[in-house]
Amino acid sequence: MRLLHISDLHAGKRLYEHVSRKEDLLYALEQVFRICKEEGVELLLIAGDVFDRKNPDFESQEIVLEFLTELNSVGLHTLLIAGNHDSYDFMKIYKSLKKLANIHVFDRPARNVSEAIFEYGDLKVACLPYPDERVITHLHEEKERSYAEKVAQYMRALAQEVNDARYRVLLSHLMLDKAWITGSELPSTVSPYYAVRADSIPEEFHYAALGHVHRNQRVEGAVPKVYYSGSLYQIDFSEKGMKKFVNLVVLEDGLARVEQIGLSLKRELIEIKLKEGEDIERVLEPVAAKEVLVKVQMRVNMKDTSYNVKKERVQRILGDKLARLEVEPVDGGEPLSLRDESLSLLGLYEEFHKRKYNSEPAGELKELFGKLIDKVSHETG
Ligand SMILES: [Mn+2]
Repeated sequence: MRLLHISDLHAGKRLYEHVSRKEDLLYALEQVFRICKEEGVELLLIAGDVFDRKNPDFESQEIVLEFLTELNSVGLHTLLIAGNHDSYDFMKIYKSLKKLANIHVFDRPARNVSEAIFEYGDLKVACLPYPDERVITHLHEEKERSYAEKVAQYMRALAQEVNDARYRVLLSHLMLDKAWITGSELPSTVSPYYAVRADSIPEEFHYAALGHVHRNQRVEGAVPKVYYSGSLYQIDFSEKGMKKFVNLVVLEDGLARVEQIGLSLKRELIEIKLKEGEDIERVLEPVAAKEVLVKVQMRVNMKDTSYNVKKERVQRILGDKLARLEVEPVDGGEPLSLRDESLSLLGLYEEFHKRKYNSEPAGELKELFGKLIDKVSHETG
């Protein structure tokens, strides 16, 4: 039996509010559809983050529904779980599709693990949609256990439930401690506090199809083959230069064999740093000729009167391909700001402390602040 594992479609994703990623997604989905047909795939696994937002816009709903029903029309089954970007209640609407088509949606972690199983021939797939902390705590009797322990225990219960099947697959959306992240996942959901141990994936499974981390990878440290398939296109600039894949999983002779199949990108995301006095045309014109979305960081002397003219030249050369233009003054003394986007909340707090008290915050204080950020942002999503 041949399965295809994909994840993190992020339908409705926009860069800096104004750049729609619709064509990037459609281009990826066309390839997924073609791979399914060419490789004789019977079942498509979608490991969460179908939508980028909890209340997706009409257009992204249309794209997803069109994709799912198109797969159904050529005889494929699709199994879909909610990720941390998806709304449980919104995904619940899609559950009714199974009455009309071979589209099976698991909207939230089931109270009873027997309701979390999808059966297909001699395969059983245990489905664990993104285990939101409140939900997993609610399902668990021992309140004092850590988040990661509760998830591990839930997965053991799932493993027991599928033990009688010849082939056993886990489909989930979660953060594992040994995963190599990209930076476009929500910071709160990749914090060490919420990371589930890779070795807690039960050995009963042949394959674990995961979503959440956007880099395609096999996660070491578990008995089963544990993979993130990664996002279908470069979701934001933290994924620049990253190649994208889907995983073909062949269940044969009691084993799972995995083949990573590369996807091509509609538009590559690239970042360009323009130094002060650099020839803007010479740097940007070759870039503008490619299929790209560009983030430009321009260093300018604020006393330079041609500053606005330079900005306009960048905008004119790149046109729609310019996703973002950041201006960085070179004369120094700028106020504390989120000028450096890579600065985390904790980094910003450290910076604030240094400026205000002329010293680094104590380690204990930093740790407390970090935990507070994790807690608040994890709770609020
Ligand atoms: Mn995601």
